[in-house]
Amino acid sequence: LFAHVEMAPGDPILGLTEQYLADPRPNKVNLGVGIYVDEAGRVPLLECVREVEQALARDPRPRGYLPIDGLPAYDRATQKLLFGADSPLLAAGRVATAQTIGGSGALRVGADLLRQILGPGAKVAISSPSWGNHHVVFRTAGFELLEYRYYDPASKGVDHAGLLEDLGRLQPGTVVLLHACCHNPTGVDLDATQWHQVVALLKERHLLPFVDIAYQGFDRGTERDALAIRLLGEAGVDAFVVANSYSKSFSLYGERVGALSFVGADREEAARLRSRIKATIRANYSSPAAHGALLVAGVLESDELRARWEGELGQMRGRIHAMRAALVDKLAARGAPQYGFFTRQAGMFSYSGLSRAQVERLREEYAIYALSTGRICVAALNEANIDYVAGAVAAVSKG
Ligand code: PLP
Ligand code: TYF
Repeated sequence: LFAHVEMAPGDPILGLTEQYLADPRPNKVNLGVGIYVDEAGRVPLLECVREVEQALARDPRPRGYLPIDGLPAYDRATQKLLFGADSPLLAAGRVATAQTIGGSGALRVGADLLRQILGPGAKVAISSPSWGNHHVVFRTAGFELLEYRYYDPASKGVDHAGLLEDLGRLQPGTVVLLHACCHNPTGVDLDATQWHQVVALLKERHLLPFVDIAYQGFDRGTERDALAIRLLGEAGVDAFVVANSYSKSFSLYGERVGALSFVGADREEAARLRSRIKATIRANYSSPAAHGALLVAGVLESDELRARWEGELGQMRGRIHAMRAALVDKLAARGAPQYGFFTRQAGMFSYSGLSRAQVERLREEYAIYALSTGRICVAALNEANIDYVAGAVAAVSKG
């Protein structure tokens, strides 16, 4: 029965990591995968998380199932973090939030439910370029995929005119997938003025915003990085969706902590949406896992631990900013002054502008791994490897 089953193509990002791990060269650097590592190259275990985990270990509880939509305290804390503690949307009961299996699970459950609601003609517009899983998830859910212009290779910034033009041409009811901050893969974000314009256009054209926020706190802080969500609320957009991930912001990648929020026109609509989210989860995996949600809720529900988390998140953010600035300086010092844009990009990724051939040279000659698109993960840089990386990038940039 399985004799004719063909191999599925591997994930290009994870495939690169396998190649990196197999590389025997001692000076190798993995700028491929999107994981924050600390100065020592390790995935951090945050102190605030450790504290909750130790408290849980001291007071072990029976392991019953969570509700279908997850740990209630986790969902409540998530809503406040995304929409703001004093959000009128929350006060009006307009938001239905469910814990999901990572941000990926939120995207998938959200896409499945939207496909049911919108029917067989469902369309989604995705930024060009975007995270590869966006296409996979929405295509698999049965959406027709469209693209909107986003990245401008010439300016290494946003093609804002192209973006507005493309969004303005979409049919009403089209889902528009937006990266709230720290755009993956480019690192290029909209500024506040541009967000205001995009939100006004989404509203006017009756488009359906679907905000993916996987790096809240990695650019300017948890409040500022949620600007897109806040503006959608303030503008009176009466239907939108948010998928969020704590994988990066809590450094809890393997715990699969995320959530899906549907915003409806009123409390009654939100209740119907909540029932449909739960039905979709039930049909997928029944209910989410408890441990990661207990950790996140434990931190966010305590004023003291929450403050400590903001501090630790600030350290990760600060280290990324410092590495960006240092990389620009070191490249300029090595005769490559054209990389000043690294400090204008946000989050852990940068579209470096390196060509496929240059990326190949970095890997073959220097054991430095980047994505073939030129995306690098700035968070993988540290004091020990940054001079080596700057030297190599400067060398391959000379042709
Ligand atoms: N959205 C974006 C833009 C991402 O980059 C990622 C992870 O890399 C996710 C969603 C999914 O995150 P998670 O690992 O929580 O599924
Ligand atoms: O580096 C990135 O953009 C991510 C990393 O299930 C990743 O794709 C890989 C696999 C996965 C989630 C995130």
